[in-house]
Amino acid sequence: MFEKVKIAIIMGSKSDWATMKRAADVLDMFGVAYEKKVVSAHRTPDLMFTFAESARERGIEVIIAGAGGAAHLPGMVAAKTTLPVIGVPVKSRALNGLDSLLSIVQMPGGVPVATMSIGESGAQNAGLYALQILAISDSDLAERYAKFRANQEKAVIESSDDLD
Ligand code: RP5
Repeated sequence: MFEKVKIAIIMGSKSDWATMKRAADVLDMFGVAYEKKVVSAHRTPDLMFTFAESARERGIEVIIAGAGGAAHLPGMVAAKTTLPVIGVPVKSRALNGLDSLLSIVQMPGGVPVATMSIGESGAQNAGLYALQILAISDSDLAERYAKFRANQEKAVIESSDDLD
């Protein structure tokens, strides 16, 4: 039986995938299914609206949206759905992602986007944050997530042994 897809990873351009793949890698590591799609707020606005309006009825529970520059995708998707939207500011060529960060984080009151940090760490954390949301109602996932954090902690503590 196929696992129900509850997480969507969308991005403004194929060029964002190198960053957004870090979110997908996290979900792959946990064996959690997701869909991935290029949806641009500016280049494909109708597709963006259709995606956002249909996401809940298609069974999606969390949306991870990455974009760079004038990064309106996470905010506009959040405007058209009541699902939680996690925004990832992709590092832009011109301004190193500060433009992406400010475009995503400065939402008006009433339409929240959970904004991660710029770039790959932000994408990784978006994957982890999506898992934490799903784990609220999935005890097996919650247990596996807790183990991941414990292993991470152990690895960091042990890394002191490798210092010259
Ligand atoms: C944004 O413009 C995308 O999210 C991307 O980060 C940026 C540049 O897009 P490309 O010109 O590489 O397609 O919409």
